[in-house]
Amino acid sequence: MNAKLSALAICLMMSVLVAVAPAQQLGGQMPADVAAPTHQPAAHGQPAPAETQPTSQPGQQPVVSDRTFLERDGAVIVEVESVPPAGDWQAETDLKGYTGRCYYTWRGADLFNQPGQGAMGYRIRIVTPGRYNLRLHNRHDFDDATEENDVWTRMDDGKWTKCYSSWRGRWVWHSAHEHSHDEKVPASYELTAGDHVFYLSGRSKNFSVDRFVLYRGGNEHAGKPLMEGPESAMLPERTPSPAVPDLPAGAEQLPKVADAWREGMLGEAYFFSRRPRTSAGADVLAAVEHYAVTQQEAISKLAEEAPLAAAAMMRQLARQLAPAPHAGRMVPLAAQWENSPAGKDARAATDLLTEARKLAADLPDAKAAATQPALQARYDEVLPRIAARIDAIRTRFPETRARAFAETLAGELGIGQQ
Ligand SMILES: [Ca+2]
Repeated sequence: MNAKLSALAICLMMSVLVAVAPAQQLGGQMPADVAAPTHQPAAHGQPAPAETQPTSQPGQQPVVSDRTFLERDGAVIVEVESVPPAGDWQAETDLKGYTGRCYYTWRGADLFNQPGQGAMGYRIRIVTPGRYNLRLHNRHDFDDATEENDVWTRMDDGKWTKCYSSWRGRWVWHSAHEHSHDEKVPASYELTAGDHVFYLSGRSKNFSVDRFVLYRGGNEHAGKPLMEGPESAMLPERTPSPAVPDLPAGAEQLPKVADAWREGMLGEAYFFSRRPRTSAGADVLAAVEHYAVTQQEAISKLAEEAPLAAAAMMRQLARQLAPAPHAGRMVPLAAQWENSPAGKDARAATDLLTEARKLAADLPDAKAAATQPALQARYDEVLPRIAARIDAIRTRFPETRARAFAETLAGELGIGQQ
């Protein structure tokens, strides 16, 4: 198999590993938090866009990731290929300068009035509410930079909005939302704390998207260092339900409590319910207590198999529950998992896997290498470096989750046991 094909195969395989198969989505059963978000939809604070429609076409269910990317320090970074390509999106690797395994190009027709075709949904969990800038790592190569330069974007059940870039012929982060012909602004969303789903769908043919970043900050340049960073941590597939429970009946009478609860800030709700003592307040305290205990139990069960993922989830739970006293016992637990022998092994194995994947992304095409000595030299230099890292994972960290991903990579590159 030549290297380009194999890179694509790996790309697709990784996508399938981390995402719901499209067929499952086409069954008509959307995950509960897509069909009916637990949290208030993000307030977009914008007038009705000129070129959008409220919903996608019937029969065009989006492909939605079943993992959730976690915001950390005000940023979420996601490779577009973390969800399998939907509709006429195609995974490609020809235009170097992308990150991760590949990028997606819309190879279907122009859909200037039909948002929601080939829609892909990316689950994200926001801890710090606020206005988040959206930047797509994108590229379009048509001679006229104002053509073939856009994609549809949507947050939760908000409006589909055209997102475009004005630069052609190279990978850029420029991303503007066109709310109307007179209102073209840097793309951004107001996000509440809690879970959201960000969607992309095809608009202009030959437009490519590689990864996207959502980051807090006031200006264009604040997110620049983030764009070079690694993809955000994810919750694993078997994540215990992160949905915030319903507000206890009666707590509507406590406006501060109800507001905090709807924002997903259960610790704040707990704090505001303590005094004065009321029966509605007591119900809130009991509900938070129950949520804290059940979530902690569920996450603890994951800790042995996936100590780092469990630690990340526990830290998220602690943030959600601060300043309630429950949060205080969760952070040391997360640190304990991270610093355990299994946690340290998982970190080291993950670091090796990341290195191997980065090298694999730069591996020249094997066929091209066979006819070009310079490429062949590079191929011969890079492949053993990938093999060395895979071998290190096999021998030093055979029990980690990274091992399975390393074997997939080895299989695709034809790297056998050493
Ligand atoms: Ca990518």
